[in-house]
Amino acid sequence: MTRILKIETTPIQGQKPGTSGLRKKVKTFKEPHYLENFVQSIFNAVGGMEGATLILGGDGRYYNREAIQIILRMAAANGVDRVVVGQGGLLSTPAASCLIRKRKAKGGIILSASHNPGGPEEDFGIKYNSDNGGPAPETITNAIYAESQNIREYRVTDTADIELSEIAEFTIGAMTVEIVDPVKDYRKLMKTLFNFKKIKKLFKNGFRLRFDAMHAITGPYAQDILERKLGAPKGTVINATPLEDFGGHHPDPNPVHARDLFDVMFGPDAPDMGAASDGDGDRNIVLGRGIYVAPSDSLAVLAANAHLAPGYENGLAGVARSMPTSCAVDRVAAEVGMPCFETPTGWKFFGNLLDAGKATLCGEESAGTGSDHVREKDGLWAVLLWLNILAERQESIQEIMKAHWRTYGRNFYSRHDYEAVDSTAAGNLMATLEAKLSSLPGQCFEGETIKSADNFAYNDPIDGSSSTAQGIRILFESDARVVFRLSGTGTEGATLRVYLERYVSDPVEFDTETQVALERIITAADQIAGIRSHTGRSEPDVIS
Ligand code: VG1
Ligand code: CO
Repeated sequence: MTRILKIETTPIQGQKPGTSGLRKKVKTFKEPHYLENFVQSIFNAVGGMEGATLILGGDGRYYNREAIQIILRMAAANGVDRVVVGQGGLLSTPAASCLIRKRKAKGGIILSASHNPGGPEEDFGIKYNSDNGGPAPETITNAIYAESQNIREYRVTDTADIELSEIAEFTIGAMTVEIVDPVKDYRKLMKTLFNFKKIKKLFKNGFRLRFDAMHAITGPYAQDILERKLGAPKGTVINATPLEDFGGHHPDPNPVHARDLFDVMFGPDAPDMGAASDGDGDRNIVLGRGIYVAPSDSLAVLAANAHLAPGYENGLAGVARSMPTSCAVDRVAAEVGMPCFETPTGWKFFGNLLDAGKATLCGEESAGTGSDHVREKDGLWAVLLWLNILAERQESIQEIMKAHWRTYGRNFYSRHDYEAVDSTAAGNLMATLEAKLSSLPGQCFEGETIKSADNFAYNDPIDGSSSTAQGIRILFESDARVVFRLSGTGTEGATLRVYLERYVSDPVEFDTETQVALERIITAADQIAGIRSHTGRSEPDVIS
């Protein structure tokens, strides 16, 4: 007989979801009641789970399995009817989104701290997605936080752990636990969007891809789809086994953490294409032989060419990008005559536009692109769309990029991250900058005159909600731009992100190295915000 235990608890400070869920050190999540308080707060915030279907899975990082067992017991005690769990407790973020939609679930819980490192000393995370498959909007994340500040009790059954390793069905009290193949439904969806035959032929004709799964969740998905279904040679997917600590690395596909891939792609005998994804499989980077495709450029190229893939052959309704993402995609939208929306950072802000059919493709500078096929960014999807485009155009990635810049001009773009900065110092930098925003227009730095300066606020055109203080943006008369934001995903001190952009239309400049092309803007950014003096740093930790 299953017993439901009502455990008394008290609110725990700091359970406020950030840009993408709640992320803390594993040690924090393991503290008594920590995970339970937050999960019960989710259930309370969404009006209870009685009779609901819930999707559950994670990126396989340390503490994934334990957390799943706890959440299963809590789900049963909260009246959930059915939980669909990825085999081994694994589900990539886009696959979880796909399942929520397919199963018409009330929502999903995704266990991941995405690109943050994993292991006993590192990070864990938990995120709730709504019935549209997308990250819960701010109304819900705010309600979860409010619940966490008032919680007095959570519910859990007294049952044993469930076996997660086999595809099977179990029960906990009245609740069914269904263990499913984490890849199957996702693969089916990809088949409806892309021309698998053409991509297969591409590989058959000798096209060489190197996909670095970074010992994270995408490994099983990429091996299944790229190697087994599309015929890419065995070994195309490297670091394919998900590991609890990602092999000791950050599963963040950027030039620092995916260094090996960059070395191969810029080295002798490089393959035709390089790609990598992150911890939970929603990010992607793409490289060609001797060229890195900046994620903002990737979004623009995909927007300009998506119609070459069957899933998008009727064109796009519109596109959307986060505010700090470069304006390259805006130029494509203007040319095609489709709307281009600018949202705050974080995928949750795209959900309404996608649901309303206003945008088909969305993207962020942080290596995230996706479409209305799910409600998350999707790393492998982006790689497949690139492959479909390459199969149709029969040109190299270099050639495609150069042709794109010739048509639209080039938005040189880079993000400088200053990590684990003292939180007070970072706060002071932002406050000082904010205080002088109104005096900045007209001032000149490094030959660049400031046209406007503000802290970005967003009014959602669909539900009318508003979100303020989403990043300070400085626009120059030349259309160059600097944006300053503090990260909402870090777990140590503050991370200052400085986003730099400069538009160039003269083809003579297209081959300039990005940091060189942005030199004046980089210097101007420091003069305007006093990055060095506030943070005490002379160099960013990560340049992407
Ligand atoms: C970062 C990125 C943002 C992304 C978020 C979640 O947020 O900048 O674009 O949506 O991570 O991505 P922040 O607040 O640290 O800048 V993922 O792949 O880590 O879920
Ligand atoms: Co991610």
